[in-house]
Amino acid sequence: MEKRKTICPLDCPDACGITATLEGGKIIRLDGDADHPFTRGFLCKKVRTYHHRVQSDERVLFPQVRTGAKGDARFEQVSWDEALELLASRLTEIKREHGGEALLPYCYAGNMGAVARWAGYPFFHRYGASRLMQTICSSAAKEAWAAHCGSLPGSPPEKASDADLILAWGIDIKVTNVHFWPFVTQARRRGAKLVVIDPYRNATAKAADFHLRVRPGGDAALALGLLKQFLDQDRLDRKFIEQYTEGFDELAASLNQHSIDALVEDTGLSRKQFDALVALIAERPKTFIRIGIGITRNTTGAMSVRAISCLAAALGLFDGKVGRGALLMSSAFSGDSSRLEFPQLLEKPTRSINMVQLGDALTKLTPPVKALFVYSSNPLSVAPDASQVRKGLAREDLFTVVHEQFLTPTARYADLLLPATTSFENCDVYTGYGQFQMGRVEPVIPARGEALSNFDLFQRLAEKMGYDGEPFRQTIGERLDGYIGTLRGLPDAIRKEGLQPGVIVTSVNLASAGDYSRFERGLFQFAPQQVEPAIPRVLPSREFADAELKARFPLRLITPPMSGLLNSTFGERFPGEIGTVMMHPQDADARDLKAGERVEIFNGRGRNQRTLVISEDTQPGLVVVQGIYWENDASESTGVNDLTSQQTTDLGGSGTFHESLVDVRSASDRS
Ligand SMILES: Nc1nc2c(c(=O)[nH]1)N[C@H]1C(S)=C(S)[C@@H](COP(=O)(O)OP(=O)(O)OC[C@H]3O[C@@H](n4cnc5c(=O)[nH]c(N)nc54)[C@H](O)[C@@H]3O)O[C@H]1N2
Ligand SMILES: Nc1nc2c(c(=O)[nH]1)N[C@H]1C(S)=C(S)[C@@H](COP(=O)(O)OP(=O)(O)OC[C@H]3O[C@@H](n4cnc5c(=O)[nH]c(N)nc54)[C@H](O)[C@@H]3O)O[C@H]1N2
Ligand SMILES: [Mo]
Repeated sequence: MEKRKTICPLDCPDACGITATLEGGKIIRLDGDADHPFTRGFLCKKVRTYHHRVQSDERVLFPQVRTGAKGDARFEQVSWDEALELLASRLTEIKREHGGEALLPYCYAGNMGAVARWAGYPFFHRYGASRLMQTICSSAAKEAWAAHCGSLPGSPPEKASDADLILAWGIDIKVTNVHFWPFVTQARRRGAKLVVIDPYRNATAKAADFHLRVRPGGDAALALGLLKQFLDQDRLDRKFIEQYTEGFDELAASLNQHSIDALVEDTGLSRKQFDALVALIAERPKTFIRIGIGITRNTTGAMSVRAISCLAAALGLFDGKVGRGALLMSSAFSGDSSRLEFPQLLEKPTRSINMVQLGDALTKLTPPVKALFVYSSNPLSVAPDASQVRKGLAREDLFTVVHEQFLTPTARYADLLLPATTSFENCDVYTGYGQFQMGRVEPVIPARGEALSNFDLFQRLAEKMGYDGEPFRQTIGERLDGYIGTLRGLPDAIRKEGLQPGVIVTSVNLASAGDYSRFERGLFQFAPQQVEPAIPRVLPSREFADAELKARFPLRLITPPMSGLLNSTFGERFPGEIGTVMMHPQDADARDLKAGERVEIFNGRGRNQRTLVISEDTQPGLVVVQGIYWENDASESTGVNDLTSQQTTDLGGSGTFHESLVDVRSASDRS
């Protein structure tokens, strides 16, 4: 038996260290790396069995070309040489006839490795392809935070273990950030309270001291209401505000125009609940706010993050003192992305396409997209308004290349399907977005079948296209070293000596005070001029506030993650399963629906069938669908994203996955 270290590649704040046990060249067991300060020896249940996915017989293991109709998933095996020949000749022809912008890359963070994630960029830039705005997840959160906090990293999660009060604000810690939970437990053993602010009673809320069932999108009103209350009571951290912030008077003047009652009304909470939260924060200055990205997935989501950041600053939570802090994303170890993306290869700026609006890009855009190159993503399942994506993928004149590990719903539409390695077969470097560790990995096992890493695929394709130039001659080691050398947050010794595989590097210094130099001009901005509106205030929602649409589709839908899936990754583990939808008893009664029956959620965009769960864990008028299951049979079970819209967030152009109006009926009376 042999043990090898690696890092979990999945898109999750935890970025765990993994110890793999091998026998006879096969991985037989995965454990959390006991030496990793954040993983601390345990893995989530998905990843504990990840080796079964890596070594599964269902892996796509050789290149194949489509032989059936689009979406039918009928393919014929070809050699890599034939596949690359076909790919290069089609791309050359498309560029000649329609120009480089006719090619749209579609990639995201299916593998968070720095090299894997951006591996296609040098190629796409050299080709002159359209540029993909990678907005689907966190761009609203990042822009909102940056507007007020500049480049300040989030507070280290370890600080939460010394807090007296932890607010889990729009984050389901027990599902999406499980390694944060031990800090919560440690703090609660000392008497700390955990408050969950979430429209429904998620797994974390069930384990919390208090759950505040906020109205979806009611977070800015709550944060500003709290801020105003503490301002009126003169309980804000005046010293911090004076020394390290600017614009507070403008915010205060604006808050004076609102009554607390009106703000509380907007949160969906009772005055009693609000007052209880005020009392908790007032009594417990060691407050740590863990802000989720979940709060940003609606049309006022960036404002929610903005308002919470202002609350945190006004309470002085960025002062670096014990037990105090606010963490949205850690943003440790930022590096020079040009060492991965090589933007200088782009001869002239090409058009930018928001990945959230893939449906429109494939069906409405002129000049049209003629080739779609998908890697590390499963857009048919994860992009909103899926019926439009599906319609686009079905276009006979669209050449679709999918580089994948599994036969995902998107891969079924490929004209050319190419086998991808998993992270266990690759070299790469991983930084976590919910903690302050990073590390470099080497392959745990050799590449399976004929699978190629993202890096090797694009190097070979570039060679076939006759592309010359530095990035196309690099080895993976050179690409990695070029990037690692630029990482901010890396200790000098490691920068000099190089980062050894299997070594976990930590950038966090818990004893240090807040690094205020990272604020714009060294000051937290309460009223940043570069965003509109500069002064945070409550904004109206779009779809949720659309009276005409609400008359037709009266229920609000949010679509948070489910513990067994990572976005749509692991979809192959649930063949034929449709998942559940949770509805309040009042809404079920009004529709005469019974627990356990198959229902259809529908709106003007599409439909999704699920098994009905009736529960007071949600609020009246709110339905909750967890998990992006794969659509498995086109007639009955389309995906949850058939219901969501291409509408984007108030800042950052992110997806609004938690803001759709729908109705629900029994699947048997579908008309
Ligand atoms: N098991 C598992 N883990 C995951 C993922 C997964 O799919 N499965 N996905 C990964 C990825 S890519 C990401 S980005 C992260 C995301 O993880 P989070 O940051 O936790 O974000 P979400 O899971 O989208 O939503 C978190 C919570 O926000 C709530 N919410 C929705 N709307 C609102 C609102 O208006 N206000 C408030 N206060 N709360 C709201 C939802 O009900 C949900 O409980 O998780 C990662 N981890
Ligand atoms: N309704 C709804 N939709 C959502 C969300 C939601 O909360 N609700 N969340 C959104 C969020 S936060 C995100 S981040 C997106 C995520 O959307 P995606 O980035 O598309 O994530 P996954 O669904 O995990 O799909 C990743 C795919 O990449 C493949 N893959 C993994 N590693 C590699 C590799 O090294 N090379 C190649 N070529 N392929 C690889 C996997 O097999 C998998 O099929 O989904 C979004 N969609
Ligand atoms: Mo995400």
